[in-house]
Amino acid sequence: MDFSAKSLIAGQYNWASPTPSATRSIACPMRRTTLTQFLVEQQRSARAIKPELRLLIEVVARACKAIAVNVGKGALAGMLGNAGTENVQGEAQKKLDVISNEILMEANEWGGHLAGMASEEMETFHEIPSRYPKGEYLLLFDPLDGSSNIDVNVSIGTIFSVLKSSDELGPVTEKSFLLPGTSQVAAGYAVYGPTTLLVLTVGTGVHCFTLDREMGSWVLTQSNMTIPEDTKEFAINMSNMRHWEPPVKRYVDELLQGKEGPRGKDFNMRWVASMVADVHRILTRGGIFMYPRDKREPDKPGKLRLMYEANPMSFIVEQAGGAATNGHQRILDVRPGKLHERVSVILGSKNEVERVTSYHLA
Ligand code: AHM
Ligand code: MG
Repeated sequence: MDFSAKSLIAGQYNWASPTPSATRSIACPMRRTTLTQFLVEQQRSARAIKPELRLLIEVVARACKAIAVNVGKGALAGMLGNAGTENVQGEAQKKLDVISNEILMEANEWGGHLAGMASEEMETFHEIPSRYPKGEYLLLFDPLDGSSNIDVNVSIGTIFSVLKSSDELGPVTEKSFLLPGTSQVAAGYAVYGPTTLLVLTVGTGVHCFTLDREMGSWVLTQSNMTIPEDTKEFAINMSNMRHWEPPVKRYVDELLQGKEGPRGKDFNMRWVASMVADVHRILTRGGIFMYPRDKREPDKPGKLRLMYEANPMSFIVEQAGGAATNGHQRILDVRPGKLHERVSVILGSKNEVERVTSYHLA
């Protein structure tokens, strides 16, 4: 195989295949499973999803492509920096937060599959206007997760969750959205990083698609992602240590003692500060992610939002064989009291999540 710069620049190296004979079969775009083919398969053979849900996921995936294009333009199109507005959480919105929210709203409003939408960036939910047909699903999203990384060119992403509305085509209210994570029928995230990825679950495992930028299609590149039960890697913002509650302090303190401590092994730490990137690493090679409740703002039980971040990520992590709790109970069982509810999050490799949770219950 020719790895020379000349060959790479001329585009002669086939990245998909290590051998010339395999090149012919794997490089053929028709042999690759696209997101559309995957979803049709889930609908027809696995009977995991209805046609309306398939179409809804396709629209979300298309919106993520549009967001990826805007993220990729960066300073060239004046995409960086603050929008000059604040969201309902009192956080300064970036221009790309606002643009990504608009893209998702516009793409999903008219398709006829939704009853309503809710976003981390909007104060209240959005009911589908009466000029469009109404469907049975509710879409919730964090349009651009990891906002603090936008201007520094670090991976960011979109997180989404789909619930089946229990209101029989009646008016949508905030209460319509307040369902536990176990009611999700689909969840996923896109990562805008060195490659653009879409990770999806419809309750039949977790599958990863890579955006083929030339073809404009999502191509299945990893099926049935699995999180190892054990790990030597943890992710937490250590600068908040003095604010943590004793169970998390105890757990992290034991990890930091390494081989000489009670765990008898050294642990490594990673913190991207984009949940999508941290969770994607955990899906790829294991690990534990924590954004615990802390004492900074007593009325906020954690930084991350239940409906837009914790629930979809917990559904994905559980589908990959991992675990997700708030320290006291499974996140997917938490009954939301309000749309923008916050929650403490501990997720990833099962044995580690169970250990931290047991420290909370001790
Ligand atoms: P955002 O949705 O406003 O971007 O906030 C959520 C992000 C997560 O992606 C990440 O895990 C966390 O905030 C990082 O927080 P911190 O900057 O406190 O480390
Ligand atoms: Mg977020």
